[in-house]
Amino acid sequence: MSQKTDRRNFLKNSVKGTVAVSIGSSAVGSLLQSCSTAKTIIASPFKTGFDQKPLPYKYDALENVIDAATMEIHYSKHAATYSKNLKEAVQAEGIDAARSVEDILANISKYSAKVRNNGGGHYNHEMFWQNMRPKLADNKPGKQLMEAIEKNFTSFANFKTQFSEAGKNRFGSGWTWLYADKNNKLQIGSTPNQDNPLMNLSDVKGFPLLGLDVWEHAYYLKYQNKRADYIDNWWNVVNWDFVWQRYAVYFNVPV
Ligand code: MN3
Repeated sequence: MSQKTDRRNFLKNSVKGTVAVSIGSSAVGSLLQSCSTAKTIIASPFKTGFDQKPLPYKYDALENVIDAATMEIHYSKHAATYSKNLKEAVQAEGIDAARSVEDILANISKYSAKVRNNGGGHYNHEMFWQNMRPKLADNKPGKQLMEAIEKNFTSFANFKTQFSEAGKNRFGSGWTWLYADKNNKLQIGSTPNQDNPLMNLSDVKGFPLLGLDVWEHAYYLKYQNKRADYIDNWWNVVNWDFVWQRYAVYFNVPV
């Protein structure tokens, strides 16, 4: 599929979300700060189903940063298992399968550890595949997203340092996030295991814009114990266009 077609599909799919955003931000702005459901509605163009989407590139497309064997095992074994286990748990616990994963995560305190671990695992990986792309020279955000990052973190270099440190300092397994908090400020945070900022019991809460998997399974074959090297190299494959799409929908910026 060409980039133009991707763009058209994205814009088409964004329409429903744009309506929800205008309701959320103009009429009941304060609702956004107190009601996780409103945030879930805003995320609707990125609504996550229970099945894995196809990987948007080949297993070897991120070589030099993430090797093909790691990608294949990560996508077809680890992530596939989260999806499978989530579906099992949803059925076993009588959760309405028509609900989005986002909605379940926003109410995760009501459900079992199996739903939490596998719902988070499924959501996080579905986002992770999308927020990467084959390596580009001088990979960085476009103008508007760059300005937002600079406004929130002083400079792009400072943002990358803070985000990288959050990943390096995550003890054990987990994720690092760029997310929009309830005050619509961009924040960097880290979550343990397969938790994420959509979860109502997470220490860091908001709408995730960019996620980095720092579980050993994400990098061990190529980097062994050197998580810091994996993170430093990972910046080459961040899909800033995808991050911008999420930002634009969340903040209702015309694209
Ligand atoms: Mn993983």
